[in-house]
Amino acid sequence: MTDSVARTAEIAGAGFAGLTAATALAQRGWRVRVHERGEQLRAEGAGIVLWGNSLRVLDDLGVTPDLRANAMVPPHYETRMNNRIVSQEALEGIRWSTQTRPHLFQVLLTAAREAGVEVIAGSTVTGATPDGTVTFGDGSRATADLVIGADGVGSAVRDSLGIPFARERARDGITRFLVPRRKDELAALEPDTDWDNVIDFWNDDEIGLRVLYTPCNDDELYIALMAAAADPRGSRVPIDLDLWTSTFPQLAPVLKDAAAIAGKYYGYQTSRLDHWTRGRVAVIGDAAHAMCPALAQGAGCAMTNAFTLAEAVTAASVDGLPEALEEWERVERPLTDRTQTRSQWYADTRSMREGGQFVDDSVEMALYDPTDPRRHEEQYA
Ligand code: 5PR
Repeated sequence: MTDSVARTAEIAGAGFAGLTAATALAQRGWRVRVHERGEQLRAEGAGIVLWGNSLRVLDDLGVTPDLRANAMVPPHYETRMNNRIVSQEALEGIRWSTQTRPHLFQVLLTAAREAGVEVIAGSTVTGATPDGTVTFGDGSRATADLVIGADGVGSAVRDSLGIPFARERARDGITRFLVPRRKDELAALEPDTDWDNVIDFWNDDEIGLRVLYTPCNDDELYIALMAAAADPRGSRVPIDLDLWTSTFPQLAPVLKDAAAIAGKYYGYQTSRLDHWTRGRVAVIGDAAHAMCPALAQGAGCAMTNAFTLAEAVTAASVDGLPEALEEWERVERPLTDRTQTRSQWYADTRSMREGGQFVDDSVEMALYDPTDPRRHEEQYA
């Protein structure tokens, strides 16, 4: 980019996708504003697993030391069926990290601000047009060289552009909590267990409940409680403590903490858009490709695509930006499509309970390096 006047970007949504795109653009000389409709800047949700693809993006943004300060790399991903260990995967050769969503959010927000991004809370984007105009809830407008809709699964930017999409709901859903680790109490209940592992507790005795146990640091534990949407007891919030504790007795202390939180049950869904861009507008993250969480790549794909978009538009001319966006979608989208399809397959079949699943196709996205300029040569061709 050689223009003497900074190019401008208006971004709807201060989530992981929007903040990643904003930071990458600002670090490349763009003048960037991010609009968050919430009055508070904060992350929704509990914990998150990040894989090599998004960790490489964070490396490039320069935030890896900040992220690591409050994250961990568990020794194994352990899978259990009816409390028998099915597999313990060391995930050798696969970079990963567990952390809370609030921590990742703060890291990205800090990076965005340090790069000069203006993040505006309480600013609702109601739509955009292909020429780069955004409209706001108060009726005002702005124009920019680039507009990004990173405004989530219910994206106003996507809908205002009239981009057709298909949505598929899966049978399962999940309630997610951040609770204290309670290491001593858990160790007392099950001394032989390595409670630093991620432990994927499956059960097929009755209705197929599952608890995904993910330590995020010394103090905080992410637990995700999965049940079918059609199961009224399993999907109830606040959680049915008797049901969950009788199925997973060794988790009693942390389930008790979860039961004290209101909680929200999220049904899994996949959405696929006809196209991710129109003119000077692109949609990223859940606005573009909501996916089942089985492969833990929803935010990972979002950050990957946010980063590659920033690079693609920076390399383009201002006039050539719409074509550059189309080309970006053409080269980057197929891997996200495959990741969505696989994640939905795992959700539909529940076959992660067979263990040993982090191999071959299921880790294609985890091993992808969006910061490698040669990534579309030979091996990914
Ligand atoms: N992995 C992670 C996760 O949070 C979920 C799943 C897998 C890290 C649920 O949110 O299979 O649903 C899953």
